[in-house]
Amino acid sequence: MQSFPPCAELHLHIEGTLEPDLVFELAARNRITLPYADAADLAARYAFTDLQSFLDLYYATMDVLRTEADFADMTRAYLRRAAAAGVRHAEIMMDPQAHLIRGIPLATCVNGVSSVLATSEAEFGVSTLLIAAFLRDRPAAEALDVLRDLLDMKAPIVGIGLDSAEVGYPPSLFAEVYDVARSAGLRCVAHAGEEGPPSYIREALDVLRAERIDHGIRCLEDEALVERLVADRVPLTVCPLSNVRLGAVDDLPAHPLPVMLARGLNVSVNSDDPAYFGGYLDDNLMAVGETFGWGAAELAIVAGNSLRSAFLDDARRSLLL
Ligand code: ES4
Ligand code: ZN
Repeated sequence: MQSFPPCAELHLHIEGTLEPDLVFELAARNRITLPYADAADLAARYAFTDLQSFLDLYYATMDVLRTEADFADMTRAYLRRAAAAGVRHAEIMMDPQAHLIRGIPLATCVNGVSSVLATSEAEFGVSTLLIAAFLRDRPAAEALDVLRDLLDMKAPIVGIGLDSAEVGYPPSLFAEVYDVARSAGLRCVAHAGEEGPPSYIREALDVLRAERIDHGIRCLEDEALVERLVADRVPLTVCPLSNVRLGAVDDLPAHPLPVMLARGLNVSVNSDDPAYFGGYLDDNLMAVGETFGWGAAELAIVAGNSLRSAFLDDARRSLLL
C-alpha cells in the first residue's frame, strides 16, 4: 500500500459519499422501498454519460436521507474512509436545497452533518470545514433565501459553493448570493469549467469573486485565462476519476492534470463524489500517480497545494505542511 503525504480534500460533496450499502441500510431504517434489487444492482447503475445523468441518480438516491442520524451516519462513514486515505483536513460541501425541496428541514441536514464534523479531528484526525453549496439549476432567489436562513440559524459554515448542472447556468446569475455571503464573512468557491466554457471560470472570478474554482479543467482552452490563474495562484480543485466517469475527458491518460501542473497552475487532487466515481482521495492519487508516472515530487506538490489552498487556520496548516 502506497502512502501519500498529508493532504487536504477541498472538493467533496458529502451526499456523493453515500455508498450503496448505506443507501440500503438507511432505506430499511426509514421504511423506504428502493427501485433496485440490492446494493450491487444500484452500483451497476453507476454508468454515466455526462454530468446530468449522474445528477439524476445522485438526487434520487439521497431520498434515503431523512433524519439527523442519517446525515450523521453518512458523514461518519466518509470521515473514517477519508482518514484511511490520508486526508488530514476536509472542506466538505453539502447541498441544502436538494434536501429542502423534498421536505427535509434545513436544521436536519445542517445539524446531522455538523454534529459529526465537530468531533472529527479528535475522532479521526481529520480537521473539517463545512461549505453550503447552492444548486445553479434552481432560481438564485431560492439560494438567497436559503443563505439568509443559514445565516439566521448561525449554521457552522465557512463558505458557500455553487454546483449541479453547469451549462446554461452561468455564475453571474448568483452575483447577489455571493455578495451577501461575502458581506457576512463567508469564503467563496464555485464549480466552473467542468462541462462549462472558460468564460464561466472568468465569471466566477470576476463576478462572484470566487477564491477557489472547483474543477476548472477547461481553463486550458483560454491561454490568457491560464496566465491569470497562474499569476494569481488561483486554486483549482481537480477531480480526475470524476472527470473520467462523467465523460469530461475521454480517459485518464487524456486528463489535462499533468499539463495543468506543468503550466504552473495551483492544482489539487480531489474525489468529488467518491461513492459514485470509483474512489476516494487515495484511489484518485494512486490512479494519477500510475497513469502519469508521478513520483514523490509531484505528489508533494499537489498535496502542498491542497493544504495551502485550504481555508484552514495557520496553526493547523503549519502542523500539516
Ligand atoms: C457534482 Cl461532479 C459535480 N458537478 C457539479 N455538481 C455536483 N454536485 C455533486 N457532484
Ligand atoms: Zn463537484
